[in-house]
Amino acid sequence: MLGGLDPTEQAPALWLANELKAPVVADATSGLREELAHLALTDADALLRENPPAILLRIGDVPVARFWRDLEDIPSTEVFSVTRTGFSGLARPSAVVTGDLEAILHALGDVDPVGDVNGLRAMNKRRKALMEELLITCPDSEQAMVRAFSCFAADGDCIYLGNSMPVRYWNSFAQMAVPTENVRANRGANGIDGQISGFLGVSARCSRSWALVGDLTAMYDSNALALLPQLDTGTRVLGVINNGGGGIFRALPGAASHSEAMRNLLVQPHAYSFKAIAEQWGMRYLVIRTAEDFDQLDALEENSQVLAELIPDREQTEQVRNALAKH
Ligand SMILES: Cc1ncc(C[n+]2csc(CCOP(=O)(O)OP(=O)(O)O)c2C)c(N)n1
Repeated sequence: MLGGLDPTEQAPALWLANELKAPVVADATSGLREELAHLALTDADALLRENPPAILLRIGDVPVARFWRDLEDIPSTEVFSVTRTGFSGLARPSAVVTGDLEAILHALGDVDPVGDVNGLRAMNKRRKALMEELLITCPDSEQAMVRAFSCFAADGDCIYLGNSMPVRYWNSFAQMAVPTENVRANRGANGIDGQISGFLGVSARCSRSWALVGDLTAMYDSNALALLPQLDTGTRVLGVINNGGGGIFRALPGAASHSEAMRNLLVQPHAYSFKAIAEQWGMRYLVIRTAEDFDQLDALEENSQVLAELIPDREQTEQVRNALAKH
């Protein structure tokens, strides 16, 4: 598994993965997600839970994938982490090597290929095919919108992903054809606060920056956009998936059994638009409700500041989620 990597760690991690030829789960923040597409398992949490490997090697930051958390309860999988931070990221025993990745790999010397010993990649093929089919049949779902947005964002020199579903969606559904090395993300315990500020910081020296965040996350830090006039020039596209509240809380297991009052507290449903926010801070506003609406991202003027509000179809989103959950 590859978590977030520093730029200096990307070449050694890529070398190791290509030598080992073992199945790879690469977070977007590794910057290697697309370059390792030939070895990758896509959206493979359930597959890994049912077929846990005997040995798992993690490189970089603590991975986002659900399977990493499941590892707490799978003691039969021996976990080795190589990380500059030294954090094991697990509450159960595991081996951690702390230090500079390139130096550690040098010390390892030659590496023999492992390959797809458990046939995981072969088993993952059907799921990949189903996923691709669903993205075509449900083009206005959140998942398909993330795929479409990622195709445009691939031309940028930085991508920022914010709480909460955008990070997971990106790992599972974003395009795999064009390498995107500079991807930053904040999720989970990092909170929904400060995410637009985070994006603006990441975009500081980029000529073309893209962000994708949830609607509550965007609202929580919308006044950060007041900083725009102080920043270096460059095109910035802030994509907001407006699914009318905290979509993650609609998707959690057991969500259907909550009372309506509890659901409202968790989801914070709303019908606000981001048009006025874009106008207030002098941004160009685009609204995207269908696959065709993405054409508006085709020819962005240089140095434009754009807020693109993505309004997905809830039924199609659930259709994709349910179809994938069954397999
Ligand atoms: C400061 C803070 N308050 C509350 C939370 C709990 N929390 C996690 S995800 C989330 C909802 C995020 O909603 P949204 O930004 O719309 O993204 P979506 O779930 O739709 O992807 C909340 C409130 C948090 N992470 N940080």
